Amino acid sequence: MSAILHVGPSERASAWQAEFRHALPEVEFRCWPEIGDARDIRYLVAWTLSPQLIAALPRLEVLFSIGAGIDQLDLSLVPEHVRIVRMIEPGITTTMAQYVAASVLALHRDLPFYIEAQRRGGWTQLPTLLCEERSVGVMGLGELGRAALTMLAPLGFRLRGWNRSPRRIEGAECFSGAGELDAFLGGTDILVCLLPLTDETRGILSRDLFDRLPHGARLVNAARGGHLVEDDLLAALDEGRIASAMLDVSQVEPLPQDHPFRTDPRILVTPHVAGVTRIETAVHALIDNLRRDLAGQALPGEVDRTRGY
Ligand code: NDP
Ligand code: OXD
Repeated sequence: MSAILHVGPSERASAWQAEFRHALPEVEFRCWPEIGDARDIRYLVAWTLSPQLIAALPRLEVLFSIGAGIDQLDLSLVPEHVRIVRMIEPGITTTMAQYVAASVLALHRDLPFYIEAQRRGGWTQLPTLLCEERSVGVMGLGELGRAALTMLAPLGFRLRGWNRSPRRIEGAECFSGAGELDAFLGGTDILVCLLPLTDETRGILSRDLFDRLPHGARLVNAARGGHLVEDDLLAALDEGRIASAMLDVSQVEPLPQDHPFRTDPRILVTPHVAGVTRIETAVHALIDNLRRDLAGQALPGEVDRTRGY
C-alpha cells in the first residue's frame, strides 16, 4: 500500500481525496492528522512543515509543495534522500501572468497616483505614455516569468528578461548572469521580480539595484517578500528613484497593521494572491507526478536542493 498525506484546508482535502479515488486508487489519499499506518506514507503534499509532521513519516520519499515556491518549507527538517517537487500547474501560471499584466498596466497608467487623488478629492492629469514608450523587464525567466512575458506581449511594451542561465524568448531581449544585470536594469522602466527566494536572490531588490534602474522606474514584486529590502524601497520612493510599486508579498505576512506600506500612496499592496494554486487543476499535476514516480520517471518541478529552487 502506498499513501499520500495532505496537509491543508479541508475543502481542498475532500476535493483531492475524491479525485484520487477516481483517478489513482492505488495511492490512498490521507489527511493530516489522520495518518493511519505511517509506514504506508511515501508522499507528502504541504505548504509548510513542522518537526512533528516530518518525525511522523519515517518512509517519506517525495515532498510536494502546494505552491510554485519551496522556500516556505523548512527543508532542514527533511532528510536528504527525500525528493522535493514544486507545483507547476496551469492555475498558478495563468493567475500569475494576469497579476503581472494587471500590475504593469496599473503602474504604467499611474493608478497609485489617481487612487490617492480620488481619496483626496484631486483632479490632476499626468502625461500619458503609450506602452511602446516603456520597457518591462522580468527577473527570473522560469515557468512564471515566461508566462508573464507572453501575457504582456500583445500590449506593446518593449520586453526584456534577466535570468541565471541564458534564455531565448521571442519578442523579449534576454540578459543573463551578474555580468549582464547592469545592462538589463539600465533599460528597464517597469521591473517585475519573479525569482525564487534563495541565498543568491535574498535582498536583491535593494538600494544598489534601484540605483541602476532609470530614474522614476516602477517595481512589481510578485515573488517573495524576502527579495525586497523594504527600507531601501521607501528611501528610493522618497528620492524619486522609484516612482511607484505594486507588492504582493512582504517580509512579514500578513503585512502588519502599522507597516508603512499600508498607507504609502505610492505603493499598492495585495495579500499574496498573485499566483493561486487552483484546487481543480493542481490535483491533476500532482496525480500526474505520482504516476510518473510510480513508473520510475523524472518528476517535472523537482528541486535541486543545492541550488535552492
Ligand atoms: P522556476 O523555478 O520555474 O523559475 C525560476 C527562474 O529564476 C529560473 O529561470 C532560474 O534560472 C531563475 N533564477 C534562479 N536563481 C537566479 C539568480 N540567482 N539570478 C537570476 N535568475 C535566477 O520558478 P517559477 O517561475 O515557477 O516561480 C518563481 C517564484 O515565484 C517562486 O519561487 C515563488 O517564490 C514565486 N511565486 C509567488 C507567488 C505569489 O502568489 N506571490 C505564486 C507562485 C510563485 P535558470 O533558468 O538558470 O534555472
Ligand atoms: C506559491 C505561492 O509559491 O503561492 O505558489 O506563493
